[in-house]
Amino acid sequence: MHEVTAEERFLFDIQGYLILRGAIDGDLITALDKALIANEAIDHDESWAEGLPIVAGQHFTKDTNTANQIRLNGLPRLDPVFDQLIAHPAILPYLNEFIGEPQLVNTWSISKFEGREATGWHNGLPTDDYRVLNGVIRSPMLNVVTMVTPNHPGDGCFTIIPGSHKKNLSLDYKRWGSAGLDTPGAIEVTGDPGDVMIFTEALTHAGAKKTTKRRRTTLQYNHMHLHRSSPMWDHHNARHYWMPPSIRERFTPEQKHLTRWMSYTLPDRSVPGAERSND
Ligand SMILES: O=C(O)CCC(=O)C(=O)O
Repeated sequence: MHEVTAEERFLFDIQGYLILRGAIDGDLITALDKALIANEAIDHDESWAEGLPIVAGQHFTKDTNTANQIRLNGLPRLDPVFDQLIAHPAILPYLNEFIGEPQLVNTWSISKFEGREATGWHNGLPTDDYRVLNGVIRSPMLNVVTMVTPNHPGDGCFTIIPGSHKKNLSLDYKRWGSAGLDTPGAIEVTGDPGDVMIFTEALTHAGAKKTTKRRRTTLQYNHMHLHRSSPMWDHHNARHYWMPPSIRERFTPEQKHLTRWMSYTLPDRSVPGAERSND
């Protein structure tokens, strides 16, 4: 297993992100892409969410509410191939190093098509929550972005403001909110299939305007420290987080460990001493 180097820790701390080139191998990227295309082409049964007030909102498994974009939520429910990015050996050391005790929360894909507008700047974690204490980095939320297609200029790439996880002043969001690459300090994160960006969610980020014709897809696997609870504010996505026992039983021990909070949920449990409650 890769050991995170002193140089990577230094870079992650000053930039708020790291790019791991070619971290995911080509065969897996091809299989992920195939599953994405298939799942974007069909309607999904959302009836399992009936009764939840949010079902009237836009945050379905397949979210097409934004023009020229398809977002899929809760990926391992859609195809087992998505399991393979959970606790991936090229990524897990960074999760452990930068979060401490990571747990997987939401997983989602974003495919953009020509004409998709730039999105607004945001950060999922308050900047004060990013800390380095006695040389130990602690980002309680860390997002892992896998590029499935080329992310070249004009493809609607991730945009970020490097170092903004330590900002002390705020931009005027009325003026700059959706200004994309015209925003002071903004850069576009470019790369090729298999490249991965790991970033602290305290980093200010958004998506650039999509001007090229081809489809552009990334996968986002978001992780939290075991002691944190993002459903409190990410309530519109919380119902996508949890993977039922029928899915988790196919996980490797490492994948089960990274999703162990999901054991504490009905209808059955895999914690020591507890029996399956639906047997
Ligand atoms: O790909 C993009 O447009 C950025 C997506 C994003 O900001 C997010 O998923 O939080």
